[in-house]
Amino acid sequence: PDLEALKKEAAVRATHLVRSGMRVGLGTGSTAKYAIEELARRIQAGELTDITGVATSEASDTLARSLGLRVEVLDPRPLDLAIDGADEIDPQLNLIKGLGGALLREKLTEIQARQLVIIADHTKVVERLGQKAPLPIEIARFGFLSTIERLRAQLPGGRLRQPGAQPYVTDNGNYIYDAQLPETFDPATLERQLKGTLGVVDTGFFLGMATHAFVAAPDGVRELVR
Ligand code: DER
Repeated sequence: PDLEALKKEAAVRATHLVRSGMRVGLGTGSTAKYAIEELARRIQAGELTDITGVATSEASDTLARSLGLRVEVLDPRPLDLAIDGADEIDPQLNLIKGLGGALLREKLTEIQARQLVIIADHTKVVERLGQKAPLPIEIARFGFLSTIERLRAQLPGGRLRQPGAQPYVTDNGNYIYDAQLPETFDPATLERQLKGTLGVVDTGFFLGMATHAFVAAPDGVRELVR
């Protein structure tokens, strides 16, 4: 099966963890899109009732509402379950996320989820974070050139680049820059250093947050539990 079929299969498996009455975090990206569509299908089929969604991006908010889902803004109440994609998944279910530019609202939402269920195809699985993806970093727009200089001083080799011809502007009006990670580093230490850098809003490290992952590979969907 092709990659899209595998992503959809993982999304369908994750959506079957949703029970009626749940408050569900709705992820962002091409894999999470399949989960939002499957959730809407289950509601329309009468398999689920009384579902409230909390979207992690304007794009997911628009998609969910267009499919008839009830979507509310994030408030301090916990979420029963959040379903989202990832750019990298390590053996401890630590993640790199954010290549879709939604990392801040995703982290703000998913930190409140009792269960964070990651859905991905097998190309996202790594032995060590940084092997396949850069680390997206959301930085404040004001004074961003200064912030970039501060970040370059933090990062070995100072490898920081904007994703495209110009910086990506997030739903929050901030910029996203991608950091090439060094060969070896400690994610928790690097996360603390980056978060402590003036002008950095947040990073794509999602450490110790995911509880579950459905990884679709050509030979089937693997379920990983932290
Ligand atoms: O930007 C994000 O955090 C997305 O969830 C990303 O990590 C995964 O997007 P994809 O499912 O389209 O690969």
